[in-house]
Amino acid sequence: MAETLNKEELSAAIETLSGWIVSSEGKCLTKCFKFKDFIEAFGWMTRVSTVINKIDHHPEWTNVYGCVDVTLCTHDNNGITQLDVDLARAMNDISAGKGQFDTY
Ligand code: H2B
Repeated sequence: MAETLNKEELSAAIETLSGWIVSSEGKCLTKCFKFKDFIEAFGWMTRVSTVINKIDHHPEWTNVYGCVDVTLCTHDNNGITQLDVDLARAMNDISAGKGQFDTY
């Protein structure tokens, strides 16, 4: 089982994760991704879905037109683990056109 990150590990990780913030009293990572329209947003969700499936770690996310609100936490820990950080990074990379699904 993945270990819950401590405060120091979490701050070090967040510094490298553009746009992500720690929420829910330190228990989740959140980011609102904005795309030009629904097709771009849904395309990104589809590309990210292959990473999600591969690492067997799932986001809570909602999509409205070009916006995707994402919350990441590790339910088994009721906190943030390296799995959340890895998925956040993959989401950023894929939204920036880097790191396609086969990179992960
Ligand atoms: N996703 C998230 N976000 N947190 C978890 O604790 C989690 C998961 N656990 N996906 C996984 C699936 C677990 O239920 C399975 C059995 O591996």
